[in-house]
Amino acid sequence: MLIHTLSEKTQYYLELEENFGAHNYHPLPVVLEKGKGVFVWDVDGKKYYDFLSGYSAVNQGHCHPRIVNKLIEQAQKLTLTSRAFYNNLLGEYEKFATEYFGYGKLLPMNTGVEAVETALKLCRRWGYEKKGIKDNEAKIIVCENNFHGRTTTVISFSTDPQSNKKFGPYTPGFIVIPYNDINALQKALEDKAVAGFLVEPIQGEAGVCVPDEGYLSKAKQLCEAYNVLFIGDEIQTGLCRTGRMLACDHENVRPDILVLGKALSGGTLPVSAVLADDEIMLNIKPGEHGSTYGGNPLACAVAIESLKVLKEENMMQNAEAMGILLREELQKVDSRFISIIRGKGLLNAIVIDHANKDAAWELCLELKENGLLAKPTHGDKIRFAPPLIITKDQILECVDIIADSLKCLE
Ligand code: IF1
Repeated sequence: MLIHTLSEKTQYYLELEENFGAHNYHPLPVVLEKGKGVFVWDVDGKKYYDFLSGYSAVNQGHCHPRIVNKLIEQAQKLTLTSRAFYNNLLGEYEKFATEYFGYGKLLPMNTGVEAVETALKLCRRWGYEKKGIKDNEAKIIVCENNFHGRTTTVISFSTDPQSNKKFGPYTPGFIVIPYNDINALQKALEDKAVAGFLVEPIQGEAGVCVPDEGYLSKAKQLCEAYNVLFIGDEIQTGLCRTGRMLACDHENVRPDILVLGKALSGGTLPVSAVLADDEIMLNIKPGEHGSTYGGNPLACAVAIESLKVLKEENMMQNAEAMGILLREELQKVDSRFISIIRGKGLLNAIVIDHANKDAAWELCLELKENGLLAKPTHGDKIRFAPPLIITKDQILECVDIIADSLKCLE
């Protein structure tokens, strides 16, 4: 293994965070100060391909000029009104986004987990108002190895001890079943108190786990049969990341409640949303849910532009084509240390098989030296998820970097 030294400047910033920041992350030792398209630059001016894309928040590429221009333009005009008053962009955004995704109504929030929380509340409320579940008895089915965020309720049904150990007591009302197991779902659905099924169409944090073909469509059919809401968490998989507008589109599944975040602002500010039809959305009445920043005019202007950019710049088609190319080229690398290559569109991961348990981390350090940023998850998996504007030549160059870097594991 190679020992890489860090520049004085880099060390300065690492120490600042070490000394003054909470220690709730373990980042790769690279300090970024600039981004453009598929590239980011560190404080020493070194350029890198970004193969994380802010966990899919930067689908449109770093500092997309159209999105940044909208941000600046709107920031100079009006940024926040609160929902105590109307603003002239929220309605326009709601109209645009509901037509774009084909839903009756939109509820705007900020971070992803807030949108998940909103979906859970909407689902429970629907369960009481429409399905007739007894008060305080509604249950929601979730999957093992899920990742839906970090609030106390959402970690209550996490199966990752890192997320929920010593953060209890936990919120009740969730049933955990194995992912990609249609029989387990059917069994769980027999409970009459079940109001919803919350699922990631591809599990991101679990290491880009793609379910079997047909799983999502069968799950949706079962939910319909049992009068249970299908809640699609497309925070990471949505907005063209997997080569479709939504990952559920691969199986023509339309979630009853759709949860979006991340790339809804192209990585410029936290913007999330929940979409559903009136029958679900209108059970929440004025004063029963909201957020100070939710639906602020700055977010609305940026979200409209971010969605337009995805379509007008054909990012869905490019993600599909470049994803196929990336996986094909990675297969050709044929390293004995890559045991699995999987993914859809530009949401991909490789699994590292090596005697050294830190091999994936070492490889990421070597990739960084060679100009490509990626992050290991769960020890042995590395996510490859560049911005959706990456070109064919760039993919080929990146695969060369990866092939070269793998030699450090010999
Ligand atoms: C971190 C993972 C990605 C998400 C889904 C909700 C949220 C997320 C499907 C919450 C957030 C993030 C957060 C990020 C790491 C990251 C992640 F590795 F943990 F799983 F992207 F793959 N639903 N995902 O993926 O959204 O509240 O964060 O806006 O640093 O924790 P948020």
